[in-house]
Amino acid sequence: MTYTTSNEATSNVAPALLQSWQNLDVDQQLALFYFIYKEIGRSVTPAAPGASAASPEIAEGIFNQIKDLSQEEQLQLQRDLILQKNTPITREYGSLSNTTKLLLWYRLAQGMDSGEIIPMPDNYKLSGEAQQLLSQICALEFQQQITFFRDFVAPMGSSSTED
Ligand code: 45D
Repeated sequence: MTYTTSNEATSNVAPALLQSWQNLDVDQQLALFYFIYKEIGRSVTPAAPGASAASPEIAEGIFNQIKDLSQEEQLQLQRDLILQKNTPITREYGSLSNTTKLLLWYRLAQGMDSGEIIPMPDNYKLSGEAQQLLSQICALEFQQQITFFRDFVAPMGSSSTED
């Protein structure tokens, strides 16, 4: 199989991995993302190089809107982002830089741990396929992972200007 990618910064394995991730159903995509956060989240520091490309205040503003939703709505919003639904918040998301999008997802994962965002159900198990993807993603180098996650979160949300 051959792959083409418009992003030279991605590794050779990443396009296939990304495709497999995006082919999971939406809940498995979310669950896998959270398990990734659990694996690599602790190596991310706020002072990471390139942090200046993110807009923390903007990410925080959207995070606060999501925080104020009910837990059911918080989950639906995250599904809507992945499914590229058109809502006020997914449109705001669509206008962010890719790094700020990633920062928002990072905040959401932190919010899950602090009780501000709907948590993972207890004992939630990844499907075998998602589990395999998790190992492959964890095996990427840190910089590759960052590029890879940016590619994952970039197409989410809505870029529509219409209600
Ligand atoms: O009930 O240079 C299920 C920056 C099942 C700064 C569910 C950075 C049903 C600049 C659907 C599973 C910080 C951007 C429930 C660098 C059910 C910079 C819910 C690095 C409740 C380097 C599942 C940033 C849910 C990085 C809600 C590395 C799942 C960021 C939600 C990495 C999952 C971010 C979430 C990652 C996952 C974020 C929110 C890995 C987020 C993952």
